[in-house]
Amino acid sequence: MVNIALFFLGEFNVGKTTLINTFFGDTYLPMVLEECTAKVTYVMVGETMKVVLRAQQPIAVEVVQVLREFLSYSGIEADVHPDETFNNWVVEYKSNYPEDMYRTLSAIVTLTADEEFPKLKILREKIEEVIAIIPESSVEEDIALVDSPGVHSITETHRKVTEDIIPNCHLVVCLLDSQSAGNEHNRDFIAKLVKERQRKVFFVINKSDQLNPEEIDPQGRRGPAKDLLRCLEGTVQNPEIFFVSALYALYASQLLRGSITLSDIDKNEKIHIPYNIRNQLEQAPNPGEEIANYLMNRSSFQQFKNRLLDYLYTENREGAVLTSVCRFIRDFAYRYAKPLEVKIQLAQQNPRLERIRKERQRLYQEIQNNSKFMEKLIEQLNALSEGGNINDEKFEGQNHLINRLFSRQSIENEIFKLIRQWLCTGDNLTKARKNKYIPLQEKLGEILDNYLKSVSAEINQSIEQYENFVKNQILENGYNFQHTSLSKINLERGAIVAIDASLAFSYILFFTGGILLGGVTGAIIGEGFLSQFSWPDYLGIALPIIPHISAYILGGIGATLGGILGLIARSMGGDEIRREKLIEKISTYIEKTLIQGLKEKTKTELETRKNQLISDIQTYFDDLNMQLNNQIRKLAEEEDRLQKAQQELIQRLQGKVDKLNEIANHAHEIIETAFKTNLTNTNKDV
Ligand SMILES: Nc1nc2c(ncn2[C@@H]2O[C@H](COP(=O)(O)OP(=O)(O)O)[C@@H](O)[C@H]2O)c(=O)[nH]1
Ligand SMILES: [Mg+2]
Repeated sequence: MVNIALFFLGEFNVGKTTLINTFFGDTYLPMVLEECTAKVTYVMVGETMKVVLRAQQPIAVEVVQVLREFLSYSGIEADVHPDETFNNWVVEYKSNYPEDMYRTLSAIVTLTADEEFPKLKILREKIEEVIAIIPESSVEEDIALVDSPGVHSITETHRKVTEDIIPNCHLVVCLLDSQSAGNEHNRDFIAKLVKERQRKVFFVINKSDQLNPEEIDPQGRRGPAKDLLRCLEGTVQNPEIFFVSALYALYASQLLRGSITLSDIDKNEKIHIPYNIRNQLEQAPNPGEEIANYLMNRSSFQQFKNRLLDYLYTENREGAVLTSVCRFIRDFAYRYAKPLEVKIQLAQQNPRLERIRKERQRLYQEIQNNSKFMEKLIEQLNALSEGGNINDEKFEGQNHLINRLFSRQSIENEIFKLIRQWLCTGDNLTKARKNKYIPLQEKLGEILDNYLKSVSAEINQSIEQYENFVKNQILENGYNFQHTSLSKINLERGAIVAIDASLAFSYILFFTGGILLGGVTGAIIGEGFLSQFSWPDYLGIALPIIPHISAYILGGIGATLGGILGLIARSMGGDEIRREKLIEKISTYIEKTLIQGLKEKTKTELETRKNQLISDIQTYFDDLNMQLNNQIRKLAEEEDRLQKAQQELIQRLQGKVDKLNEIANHAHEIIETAFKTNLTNTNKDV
């Protein structure tokens, strides 16, 4: 397992790839003069030689087929197969020839490959990074070397480098060209690395073979190191500087293992071995080995490598193990926290809860609407009974209607006129009188019945009009108001009282009046004219002398006559008087029963009916609202239950997430501190 990562930083052509090859002892990775490694390449040790091509998305089989063809055309024996995601394809070589990997990668990662192998273009574009696995024991198994394109070369790679790779690297090896060490273009980048990221940086001035021996001074008192120190001033304290010739070291390894021969070295323009030394080495029993040793010595690669391993395994050992464990824990914790956070989010936006809340609001609104509608109805009903226009429909109003139906005018027209007519017709009156007025009672009953029937009809019609108006309103608004109409109003008269028009008293009155009048008249005449008249003389009988006798006699005669005349006078005007008397009696009776009795009764009845309807409507709406209230209560209970469950779930999940995040953060802190501690220790040592 890889615990330690080394990141090789530097502009293109400084020799990063060459240096990495040197670690593995042969030319596994392509080195070219042009800007080269377009993909980030991880190089590490493994049992067999493999190249893993990694993409963000699955790579289609047809696309990879081109690579298979390329390999077989180039005579490279390798098996190409995907992992389960098809994002990663593994090229597994049958043999461990560095040349095979070199050629494969040349076709895939170098920029010139576009022209040389145009068919591989699609595959090249899909590949994000490359892992080269090399079966060499020269590098420890837990180290990965990360080769990058020049930091300035590709913006996207730059982001990837800063965000993904650097945080996971234990050491950054910054390469500089011996010819331009003083103008380090990556100065700001390095400053960031050191200050913000707390990363340890080794500075390697490569191509030292191109320098004069006196220029090679890692202490920086002269030569390129001096320039570099000046350049890094204020950025890195006590930087560790190495002079290396990656090229010499690589050739030395290759020569030692026989990948190249002495003549290859001799032909190579980049290698300069002083003539006398070359001659001297030639004399040795094994010149190849001697020359290899010489080149390796000159390259100073071993010193660099030793210091590097020393740093990684002594100074950084614990840190490396600790950080790799912590990194594992951190990533693990974050990974497990993520789905829980998603769950929390889902729990927070429970659609069912939302639905219930909306439904509850809707029902509440419905109750409000019902109450408002009911109030409006009752208002209308009251207005209707008072009379007026509603929605272009005219309503007379009940009080008005009753007053009209029971007005003097209609009673006169509907009752008195008819009874008078009847009394004046033929011998109705006489017959009535002779039969104790029973026919008159019957007639009056009939007239009253007719009158009350028509009054009832009109009242009922009016009631129906406004009750229907209200009920229709209710139905039209979608309410299922089942209302059985109240029974019709049927006004009824009571039994007609016996009507009796006895004229006895008026006879007595006329009779006594006549007596009085006749008596007084006779007395006045007797006293005035006949005071000297002698009744005994006149009658021829002896009579005692009585004063005022004439007045007595005439008064008596007058009274008798007056009485008789009175009776005659009374009996002559009888019918007319009787009729008037009857009418008077009937009108008192009707006044009492109809006007006051029935009218008031009808009014009360209509009022009761109205109140009954209002109460029915209220009961209906109260019931309706009560049902709705029950629904609301049930929903509220459900909402409460759901909310509690939701809160509980969220709390439970949040607790877990918090713990996981705490673990992750703690692990992260340890990683960061480990790096810092290492750096501080290292700096102290230097
Ligand atoms: N003279 C000399 N040339 C070198 C040395 N290291 C690398 N080169 C050459 O520099 C060129 C670029 O090397 P490469 O490793 O591809 O650089 P990269 O772009 O940083 O990966 C190649 O031609 C190498 O042969 C060295 O130590 N001395
Ligand atoms: Mg390179």
